[in-house]
Amino acid sequence: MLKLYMGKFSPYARKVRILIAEKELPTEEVRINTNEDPGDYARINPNLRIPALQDGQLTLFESNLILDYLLTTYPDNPLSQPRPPLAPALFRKQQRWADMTVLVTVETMLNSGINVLQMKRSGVEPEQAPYLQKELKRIQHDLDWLEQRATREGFAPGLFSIQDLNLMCALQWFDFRNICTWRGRPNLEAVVKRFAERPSIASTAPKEG
Ligand SMILES: N[C@@H](CCC(=O)N[C@@H](CS)C(=O)NCC(=O)O)C(=O)O
Repeated sequence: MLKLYMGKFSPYARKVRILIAEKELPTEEVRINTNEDPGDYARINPNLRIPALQDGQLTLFESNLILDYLLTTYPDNPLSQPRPPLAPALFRKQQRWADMTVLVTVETMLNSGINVLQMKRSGVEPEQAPYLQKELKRIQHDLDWLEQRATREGFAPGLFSIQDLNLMCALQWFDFRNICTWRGRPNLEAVVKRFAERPSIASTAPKEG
């Protein structure tokens, strides 16, 4: 059985939880509080971050690497999977570099949001730190760039792509943590609307309580 080290509200762990739900893979979830002393968790992920995944003797960390691993190792999807079908890989063969560039851009944007939240928790508001203002500006530029590359059906029409999955986690987490506004971009709004009710997305959406 897979073992996933995660946090209830972590958007990175959520990416993996979504894929696990899509593929209905039996998984033990272990909650890690990254604000506490990592203890033995440092031996699992020296980066002291969640998520990490163990599959037998193999230990992996970094959310998109874990997604790549799961797609590669468990290619089958349940017959009852919703439409559009889950993408079989991180990128489409003919659009490899464009798809990967979208993926790293969503990742960078989420990293900026996480920095803003972590610094707020350390008592530093964006108004006090020029670098955090830059992080917020970076998010807006990334959003504009992504809006130009998205379609109303997502980044790979006909599929629920890993880019769509990443975007859902980032934008719904921005809302949940009140990090920034992203609306007013018709393609991104349409993508969120399109996938919000997908069971793997709805069942993992961050909410208090
Ligand atoms: N690049 C990593 C980022 C993971 C990450 O930053 N996770 C957060 C939780 S949402 C974390 O563990 N933060 C603790 C810390 O940075 O000390 C990934 O994609 O897995």
